[in-house]
Order: sequence, then structure tokens, then C-alpha cells
Amino acid sequence: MTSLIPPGCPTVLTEDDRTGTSIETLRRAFMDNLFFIQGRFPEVATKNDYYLALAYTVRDRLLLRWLNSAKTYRDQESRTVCYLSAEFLLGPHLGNNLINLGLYEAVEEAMRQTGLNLKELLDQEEEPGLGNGGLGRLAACYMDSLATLEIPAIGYGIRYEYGIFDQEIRDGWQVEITDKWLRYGNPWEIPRPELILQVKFGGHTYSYTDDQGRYRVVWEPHQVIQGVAYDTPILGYKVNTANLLRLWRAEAVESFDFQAFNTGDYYGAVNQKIASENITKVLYPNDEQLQGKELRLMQQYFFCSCALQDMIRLYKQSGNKDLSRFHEKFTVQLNDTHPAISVAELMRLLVDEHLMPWEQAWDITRQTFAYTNHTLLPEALEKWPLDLFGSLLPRHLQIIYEINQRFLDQVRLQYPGDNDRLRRLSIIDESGCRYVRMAHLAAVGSHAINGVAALHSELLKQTVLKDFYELTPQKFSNKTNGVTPRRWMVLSNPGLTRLITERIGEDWVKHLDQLRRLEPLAEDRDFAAQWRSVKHENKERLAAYIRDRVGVTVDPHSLFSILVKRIHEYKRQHLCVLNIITLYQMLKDNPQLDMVPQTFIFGGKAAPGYYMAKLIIKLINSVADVINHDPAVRDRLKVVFLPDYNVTLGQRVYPAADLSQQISTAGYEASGTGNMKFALNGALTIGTLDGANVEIREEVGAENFFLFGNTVEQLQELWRNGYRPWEFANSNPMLKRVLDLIGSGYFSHGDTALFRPIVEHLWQNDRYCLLADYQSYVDCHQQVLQVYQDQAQWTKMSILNVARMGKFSSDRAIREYCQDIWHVEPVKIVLPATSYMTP
Ligand code: Z15
Repeated sequence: MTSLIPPGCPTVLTEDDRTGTSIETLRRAFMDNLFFIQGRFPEVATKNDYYLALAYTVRDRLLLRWLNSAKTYRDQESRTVCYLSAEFLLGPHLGNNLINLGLYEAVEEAMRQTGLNLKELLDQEEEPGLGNGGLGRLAACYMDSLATLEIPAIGYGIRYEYGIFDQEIRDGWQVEITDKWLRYGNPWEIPRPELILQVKFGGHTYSYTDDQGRYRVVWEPHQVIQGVAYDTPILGYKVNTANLLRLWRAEAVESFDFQAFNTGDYYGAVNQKIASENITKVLYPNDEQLQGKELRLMQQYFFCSCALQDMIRLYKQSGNKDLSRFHEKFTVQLNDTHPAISVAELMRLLVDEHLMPWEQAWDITRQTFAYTNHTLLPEALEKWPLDLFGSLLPRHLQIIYEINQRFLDQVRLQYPGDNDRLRRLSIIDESGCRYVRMAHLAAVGSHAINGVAALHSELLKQTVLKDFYELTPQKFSNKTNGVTPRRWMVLSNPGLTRLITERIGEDWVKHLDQLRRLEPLAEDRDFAAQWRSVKHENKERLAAYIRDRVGVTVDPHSLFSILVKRIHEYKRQHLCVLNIITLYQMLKDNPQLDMVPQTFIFGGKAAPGYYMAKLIIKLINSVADVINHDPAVRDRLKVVFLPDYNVTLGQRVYPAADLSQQISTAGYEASGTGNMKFALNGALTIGTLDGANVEIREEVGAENFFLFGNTVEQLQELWRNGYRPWEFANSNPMLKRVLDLIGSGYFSHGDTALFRPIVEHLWQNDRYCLLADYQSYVDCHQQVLQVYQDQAQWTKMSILNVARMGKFSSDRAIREYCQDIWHVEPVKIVLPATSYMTP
């Protein structure tokens, strides 16, 4: 062998350049990639060239683990979790992969030796914003935990060409800019142009009896589109497991083009091609707000059909002939109702294409699927007009009718004569316009149904799925959400990570319960001082960012009170504004008032068509403008709206928070996950008894949580007696004054019309009960200020919050799914001792 190597080349590589992990090897591999992949000499390389050279260096190390994981799963025919989600909000890959590989420090040093700064290279990465908010980010945290727990898993979703829009603020208003995240290429994905599946749309069906006397249905589509797989490896933390995230891109089927071409309609063929590719062009930017657009249903069906066909392909690859054990090989989680059409699609594939008897197919289908519900908001519950549905998916509509008929026949046996119940349970909504109710399809077609926090799961059983709960209570369970400590602590808060690891070792990163061992340190003055100084440094970094990006100077010694999440009326960003204006009035009334200096920081995107949400952004910016420029305030109060809140920005924001604002109307936030990220990073929470706040408070202790507001029961009582918000306003002078001030044009250059929709809605209707919770919130906030003045006390509470956050690791959540719903076991991945090229 040695004789084949030309003179001058090194004959022995101490470490392989594509898998080795020494600083020397990493440095050499990096320069090699700069030359041979980016095609650059260092002198002319841009920061982006350097970023990509490093990304490819890291990717090589991922591939070693990924290919061996895939091979192991194939060899062992491992039972596999398939997580179906229309959104995966991953955030930047590079830093996370370095953490999970355990190579962060080594690469930092390798870059330093090359004269580069790793942080600057990390900042080059454009994050894949393939999600709206909590639901998409949850899917990403779960992929991280599945790999870390060494569970064989595939994430299936959509490779949107344009992710969630970039937000700019102009004159205080949100402006949406298209997110061209693929502009500079994506080094983390591997296209599989040979892995192509066909998806049908529209047309009609006909039936016949085949030569063996079987009833067969044929679907003759109007249009066929092909799905191309794009694969991204998802590495676990300090394990060899790298799972697969497979996202589908829509393409025109070539033969279709030719067909049109031959008949002379070239432009028709081109249009056909464009229409096909439109399916995965853009993410719908609505979070918990239905759009009901045909293209959205096409997206949903497109990726579900690709995913299920791919699973059947993999199943057959492992030597199985018939599909009778499909549910033993795969368990499929439906992330909300977006992939619920899968239930009908698997039935179609089994019955129509694989000639399986209906009853057997239905057994397999129900044993395959489980459904997670993420909201009780009626306007977020997906339903599709029957005619739209039938024209796009004619065969699926027939299948759903059949499923529904058999289902309702069973209900009739259990509840004879209860027609009202039948109407309520039916998959088809027959009241007025007829609709397919996707939550009903998911519930009927699944063996397990779960909510995402204890309170939410209870309310689910009492409200939207009450009748289903009465029918099959054993299907229901709770799986409280969690977040990955790798991205949301180790990567984003290195200071706190170091401090904690110094005291209790590094076990907590994989076993977050271990943070309990910090409890005794809550009384340690030396530790407390270090704790405070880490927080202060994080606040200084955020302050610098705010100065650069927003042009506002904020004092890192002030209390950082942060509210970042999608803008929605139920999340009540405007309640926080009412409190800020209240504080402002107190300062105006008493200029000498000795008030704790405070910085209120907001961030979040509004759905482009959600007028009230956009007006709330304008209100925040308008109030900020007035307060930040009022000399009477003397820097005791600052308000900042951070534009373009996303995963990357979240990583800067959570570590810098003193106070986490979790102020949704009780009963409306299914879980929340930002609440967990804040508390994990040492912020104290001011919050309502909503979603996972309830459990966070239970864990950290009531004395370490600032609780305010009406409970779900109290609000129900309030509405039962007829909620009259104006009575709250008229009987509360400060509240009335604050509302009047907004209405007077004080924050809008005298324009009394601008914020009228907000103020008027609060007076008249106040669906989310801001006025009923206002005083309690204001009082609670004053308590916060009291405690903050006692820094020793505050720090102790902060340490105890972190020490007691173990429950909210996504590892815990995934373990519960594995045990209760998926029944999957870990599979150890061992890397071959010899060459990576010969398996
Ligand atoms: C979304 O981000 C959530 C629910 C939805 O129904 C949709 Cl369409 C999007 C959020 C919930 O609002 C939030 O409370 C929860 O923590 C998150 O899903 C993950 O479960």
C-alpha cells in the first residue's frame, strides 16, 4: 500500500482526517475542507467559507456515527419511533453538534491556533426556522433526547424552502421578510435524489371486483407529485447514536412534464412544475390560528404519504413480506393534528395498495399511531371543509366515511339512542357547513392520546375530547413537556454550566435530576456570589446586543424582566404593558420614588394576518418610545422590543433573565416550554396557574415562585356569573387611568384611534380576562421588586429554582413516551475499531 503514495505525502496518518478528534487533526481537516470543499486559500476566505469548512469537518464526525447507527438498526431490525411533525424548529446545528460530540473545547482551540474565533464562526450559521414556536421547538428537543437516550428514531417532516419569516420593526410595526435560509447552502443535510416517492392529488375513484373476487378501489389522480428526501443527522449527547431527520421536498414528476410537452403545451408543463414545487415552498406562519388553505392540506398529506411509504419501504427492506407486523417495527407519534391524515393514508396503503382486509388494516393502524394534542383553543382545532377535502383527497374521504361509520356503529352499541353523543363524536361535523374534524380522526385512529402538561391533559378530558375520554378512558395520559439541557443550558449558558459542573460534576447534563445536589449550596455565600456574577455577565452580553441591534442602552444592574414567545392575545403581552404603564404612572406621580431599576424585554412574532397581535407589537414599541425618552423616569424603567425572536436569540435571552413572565390566562397555554428554559437558567417566574407553570411551581416550591391571577375554576365562575370587565376598570382608579392614557393618544402622538381596538376590546369583552387579573399582577410584581432588593434572598431562590428543575428535561418526557406509549428500548451503537469505510 505504502508504495502507492506519491513522494512527499505523509505515509502514516496518526489519526484519520475525517473521524479523528485531536486538535491537530481537527485543524488539518478544517484546512483541507477549506481548500477542497470551499475552494479557497485562507488569505481570501470569507467568514462564511470558514464556517462551512468547519461545518463539513464536524459533519464528517457525525457521518461516522450516523452510518453506523443506521447499519445497527438495520442489522438488529430495531423497533423505531417515527415522530411526524409539520415543524422542526432546530436552531443552529454547529454549536449543538460540537457540544454533543464533546468537541467544543478542542475545536475552539483548533480555531484559535488557526487565528480564528469559534464564536464568530458560530454566528455565521443561518438557523433553519422550520417551525413557528413551541410545537416545532418541542419536536427538536425530542429529537435530541431520543438520540441521547439511544432510541432508534426517525423524524419526518417538510423541507420548507422558506421557513418562518424574519421580523423587522419599522416605525414600531412588524414587517415580514422572507427567510432565505438555504441561500448559502446547507452543510447539515444530505439530499437523496434517488430516494423519491410519488404522491397523488385530486381526481376520482372507481371500484371493481378483481379476478379473485375482491372488491378493489382505484384512485385516478388529477396530479402526481414526487417527494425527494433530504436527510439530517441528529446526534445524541456523548453517545454514538445519530438518528435521522428526513424532510421531504416536493418536485414535479418528470413524465408529467414530458406528457404535456408532447401534446405541445410547454408552458402548461412549466406551470405544472411550478405548482408541484409550491407545496414545500413556504411554512405557514400561523401559530394556533387556522388558515384553512388548500395548500396547507396538500403539505400535510404530502409529507405524511412520503413518510408512510418510506416506512413501508424500510419494513420490506428488512425482509418482511406482508405488512401484518408493521406496528411491531414502527410506532408513529402524531405531533398535533397536522399529520392526522396519516390515519387514512395508512389505511389506504394497506387496503388499496397491499390488499389487506379492512379489519386487519384497522388493527394495525390503531396500534401504530398515538396522538399528542397541543391546544384547547377552538380556533386552532383543525377542520377541513368537506368539498375541499373531497376534491383533493377523494379516496381518503371515502375511507374516513368508512372509519366513521364503523366507529359510530360501536358507539351506538354502547350508548343506544344517544344521537346527540353520536353527533358530538362523529369525525364529520354536520352542524352547518360540513367539515372533517382532524382531532377526531386522530383520536379514533390512535391507541394513545396525550396532553402536554398535567392541567392541560385534565382539561382535555373535560372539554374538547370529553366524549372520547368517556368512551376510551384508558387511551388518555399526560406527558408533560420538557426541554433539552444540552442546547438550553450547556450551549447557551457556558458560565452557569461551568459553575454547576465544578460543584456537582457533569452527570446532570444527562440526568437533570442531579441538579438537586445544588440545594445545599443555596446557603453558600461564596457560591451565591459566583452565581450572581455569572448572571451579571450574561446580562452584560445581552445589554451589549441590545445596544447594537436596537440602539437602546440598558443597565445590566437593573432587573431584567423578559417576555419572549409568539404574540397572541391569550399570552397577554398587553397585560405586561398595563403593568409597565402603571409603574410609569407611579414614577410620574412621585418623581423621587425609590423604585428598583427595571428593564422590560419583549420578543416574538405575530402571525402576518393577526391584526390584534400586530397592534400589540406596535403598542409595546410606542410605550417603549415614550418611557425610554422621558427624563422623569431617570433610567429606572426601560422597555425594549427585540426584533426577530428565534432560537438563536433565545439562546442569548434565557441566560440573561432575572424574571420570567409567564402570564397567560389560566387554561389557555397548553404547557409552555419557554417557562422551563428560563427557570433552568436561574430566572424566577411571575406566572399564572396555567400549563406547566403549575408543575414548575410544585417542583420549585410555592415560596420560590411569584403566583398571581385567577385559577381556571375562578375564571369559569367569573364567566358563569357574566364577566363585566368594565366593572373592574371603573372600580380601579389606576387601571382606569392606564387604559385612558392609552386611549388618549399619549403613546401615539395624540392619535386616539390607533390603540382603540385594544382598549375597547378590554373594556367591552376582554376574552382573556386581563382586567380581572390586573390588580393581582400589579401587586405580585411589587412583591417581586421587594424580594429583588434582597439580593441574597433572590439568589437563594434562583439557585433553588435551578436545583429543582430536573423534571423538565426532555429526557424525562421521552422516557415516559418510551415506557407508556411507544414501548421501545435503547439500542447501543458501537463504532467499528478498524476503518469506517469497511463495515
Ligand atoms: C404551538 O406552538 C402550540 C400548540 C399548537 O396547537 C400549535 Cl398549532 C402550535 C404550543 C402550545 O401553545 C404550547 O403551550 C406548548 O408548550 C407547545 O405547543 C408544545 O407542546
